[in-house]
Parts: sequence; C-alpha cells; structure tokens
Amino acid sequence: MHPTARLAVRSGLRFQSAATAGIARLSRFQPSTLPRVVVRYSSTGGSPQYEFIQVTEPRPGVGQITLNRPKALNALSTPLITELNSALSTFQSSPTTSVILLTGSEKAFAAGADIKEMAPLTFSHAYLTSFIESWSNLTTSLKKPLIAAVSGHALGGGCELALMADILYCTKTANFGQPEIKLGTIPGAGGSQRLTRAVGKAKAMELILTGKSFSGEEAERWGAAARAFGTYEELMEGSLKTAEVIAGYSKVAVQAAKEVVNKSQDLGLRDGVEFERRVFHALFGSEDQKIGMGAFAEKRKAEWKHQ
Ligand code: CO8
Repeated sequence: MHPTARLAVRSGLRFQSAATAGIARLSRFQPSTLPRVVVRYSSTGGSPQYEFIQVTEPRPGVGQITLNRPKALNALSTPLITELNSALSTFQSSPTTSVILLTGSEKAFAAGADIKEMAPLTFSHAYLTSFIESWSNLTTSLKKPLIAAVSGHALGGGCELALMADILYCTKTANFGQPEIKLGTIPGAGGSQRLTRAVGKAKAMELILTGKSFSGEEAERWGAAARAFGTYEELMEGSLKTAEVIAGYSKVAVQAAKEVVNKSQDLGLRDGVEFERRVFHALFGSEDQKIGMGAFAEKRKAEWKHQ
C-alpha cells in the first residue's frame, strides 16, 4: 500500500482507515446498482491518484482492478506497475475485501512490458535498480486470492502477469504469448518458469523459442487457464461469480488453502503433504472450523467469524 495513503472502502456503511500519513482519501459516490468506483484523491485537492488503473468494488467482498492504459493496449510501464502494487496492497489490508479480480479491457489485458520504456535501458541500470523486481510483490506479499480475467492480448509481461494470478480465466479468443525473442530478449517476469510449470517443458520451450501466440482455448486445454469463456461478458460475469463464491467462505480457510496450494509449486511432494497436514491441523484452532462443521451437523448456513 502507498505508505501515505488513507483508505476508506465502502461496504455498506463501513469505513476503514489504513496506516498512513494522509495524502489520499477515497470517495464513495456510486449508486448502489452500479459497481462502486473507488477513487483516491490527493490531499492537495483534485486529481485522482490513479492514472493507469481503475479500482472498483463490483460485489460484496470483491475488489476489482482494471488496467486502464488503452492507447498503449495496457502496456505495463513502471508507473502502471507502481499503481497496481499500491491498489493490491490497499485491497490486501482492507477488512472488507476477500478476493481481488484483475482485468484489462476486452481488447487487451496487457500487451507486455512497455517496450518504449525498456528500449534505452542499460544492463547496469536494470541491474542496479533491480528493474521489475517489484513485479513479484504480487506473488510474495498478496495473501488474498487473485483472479485474472483475460480478454484480448496478454503478451510478454501481460502473459506473465496473468500467470501470476491464483486463478486464470480468459476468453477463448484471448491472445497469449511470450514474444520477447522477437525483440532480442527473453521473458523477465517469471514466464519461463510459470509457463513451463503450467503447460510443461515441451510446449513452453516451443512457445518461448518461437514467440508464437496461443489462444485462450489452448490455454484452457493445456491447463494454463482454469476456464475459457465464449464471450467477454461471460468472462466478466463468470469471474465475478467465482470471486463471490470464494468471498462467501471463511477468510482464514481461504488464505490457508491458497498458501498450501502455492507451496506445491516450491516443495517436493513429501514436504508439501507434510506442510499441508500442519496447516490442516492448525485450522482446528480456528473458530470458523467449529462454525463450519457445526453448521453442517445442524443443517444450517455457516455464519463465518473469520477468526
Ligand atoms: N509497449 C509499448 N507500447 C505498446 C506495446 C508495448 N508492449 N504494445 C502495444 N503498444 C502500443 C503501440 O506502440 C501503439 O502505440 P502508438 O499508437 O502510439 O503507435 C498502440 O499500443 C497500439 O498498438 P498497435 O498499433 O501495434 O496495435 P495492433 O492492434 O496493430 O497490434 C499487438 C497489437 C499485436 C499487441 C502489437 O501492439 C504488439 O505486437 N505489441 C507488442 C507485444 C510484445 O512484444 N509484448 C512483449 C513486450 S516485452 C515484455 O513484455 C518483456 C517482459 C519482461 C519482464 C517485464 C519487464 C518490465
């Protein structure tokens, strides 16, 4: 979260103050029938703090970030990534947000890292400033589930960003790819690792060495996407429905479930199963486990306390 931002997220009449020194505030002015748009203003008055993303709360417990740099097909520039990280941290620390949905436009999720920004970079500058290292904040510090809803182009860094999500949904016609080889470089934000884990070495090697695109339909068939939808509208509705389902569960169980699944990517099977068992045991210490199992036995709906 922006270190000096103050957060007020509307959920009914609830507001939350986040840790900050107060240059920013959220305004809340959407009719209840529309997705709530969360706009942050500078204390000096005036312009919204976010230029390249939009932040909304379309359903209870669901925070949505929409990449919004249409003239450059949502190319991922450093200022855009800075805003994205700030919005993610804000949602991470908001008690009213359970799940985050990340999307772009119908035409482009993101057409890659900003080539024009990268073109003049030197090795020493990239190395000394740890260029793009902050991109991985997404995977290391975000504990809440992140769903990527991908339509249109998801190329290079855009494909990598989508692959960082916990659940990847797309349209059948989405255009994924790692075309960096055509620019004289290679994937730099995890593409060679996550795409390889998602689709296997044979396909990943072919895709990365040729720079060839693959469709959303293929992404689903190969296991990179959880689901491919027929239309953009179906994608967005389907993504929101899944987000709502997850937001309806115990936050404690959801965070633990995400943690154990992600561990499978880093640990061997024996250690992974051991880790899972330890977390499973730990959940007997949560109130929500008692609430969930008690509600099942008494044939009533669980009212989670998130404790
Ligand atoms: N960076 C900067 N600008 C872009 C990018 C990009 N990645 N993609 C598109 N744009 C801009 C275009 O320059 C154009 O701007 P302008 O109107 O000012 O000329 C505008 O967006 C519209 O683009 P097009 O006219 O090209 O639109 P088309 O519909 O004809 O084509 C394509 C769409 C096929 C997506 C085409 O724009 C394209 O090939 N884009 C580049 C895709 C690409 O190579 N992506 C990989 C980039 S490298 C990368 O991501 C490396 C990741 C490494 C780690 C992350 C580091 C930060």
